[in-house]
Amino acid sequence: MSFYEFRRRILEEKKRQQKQQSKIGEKRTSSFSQPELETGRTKYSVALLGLERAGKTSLVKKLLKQDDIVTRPTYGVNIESYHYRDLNFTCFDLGGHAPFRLSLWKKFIERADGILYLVDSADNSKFEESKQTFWHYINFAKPNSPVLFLANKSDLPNSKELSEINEYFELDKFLRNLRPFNVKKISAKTGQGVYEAWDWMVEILCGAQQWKVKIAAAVLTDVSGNILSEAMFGRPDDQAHLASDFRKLKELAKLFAIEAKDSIQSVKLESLFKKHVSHVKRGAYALSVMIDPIDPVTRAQQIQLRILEYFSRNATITQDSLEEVFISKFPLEVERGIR
Ligand SMILES: Nc1nc2c(ncn2[C@@H]2O[C@H](COP(=O)(O)OP(=O)(O)OP(=O)(O)O)[C@@H](O)[C@H]2O)c(=O)[nH]1
Ligand SMILES: [Mg+2]
Repeated sequence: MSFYEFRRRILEEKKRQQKQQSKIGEKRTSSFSQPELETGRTKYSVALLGLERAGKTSLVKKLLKQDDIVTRPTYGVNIESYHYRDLNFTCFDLGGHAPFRLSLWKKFIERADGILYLVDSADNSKFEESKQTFWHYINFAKPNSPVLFLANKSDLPNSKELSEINEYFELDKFLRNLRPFNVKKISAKTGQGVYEAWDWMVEILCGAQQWKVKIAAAVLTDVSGNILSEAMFGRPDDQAHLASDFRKLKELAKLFAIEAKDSIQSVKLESLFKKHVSHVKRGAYALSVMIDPIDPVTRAQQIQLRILEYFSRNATITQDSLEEVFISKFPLEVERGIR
């Protein structure tokens, strides 16, 4: 069964249970917030931004598999529908020339559920203008909407590396910004990285919005059970109450890491008084998180796997690494109020 099918079935089951509960006048008594489900939503809009010739229209054409068409500068806006998996996306492919930025962009950015910002990574003469444009217009995006920054034209030999783009555009500022953010290298011409990037947007729009999990605390260990990083995300007034659960979480995390030492990947779920603990081990690290029992464990595990993959690529791990990565990559899915 695919992930999407599985999710649809769970949502249907939840809907059915909710209907039944309201019929018999029952009220849920859990003291924890329920995941905010936008059941059945299948339509989303995304705005494609970037200076003229960044490759916005080429990207849309690539997604629509119409990439044999030679693009012309977009005059105003092209509105395209893109059907992907069982979802419909309206793409606002905006003209990047200055008059269109001034007259049109704000209106479409405010309406979009997600933002894709493209930069021609092979033309650094436009970097400064692009940077100013990006930081100016991003302020109009809906709160919490995902932003995907795309370094396009990566097929060209003089295209800049992601690290240089990150530094030039000061994208690390997003680490503390409460919205999902990612930066990826793509080529709208060859298609390299395009679907991986698009999948991230889809996962954030659909996964996070339809099926959120609220992570209260997390512990990262190595395979010998040494704690490398830890984070508690609960609201300040809940944190005292969470402290004993947190101590227990750390013990369970260590035990799990040792237990799963010899497996490449291992997953386990256990109960912890009013919370659940989801453990995932992959490669050299294990990550244990505390969630509400009513929250979707599969979503938590998916997040855990992505974070473990991230750590296996970025070797330096500090005490604060977990907090930083959760806040930058999954801000909607941690309990509010950072330690
Ligand atoms: N080599 C290479 N060329 C690209 C890539 N993406 C776009 N181009 C080329 O860049 C030029 C501009 O592409 P468009 O997609 O029209 O750019 P745009 O961002 O829509 O431009 P405006 O509509 O004027 O804002 C075209 O000649 C494309 O073929 C890419 O990934 N690699
Ligand atoms: Mg265009």
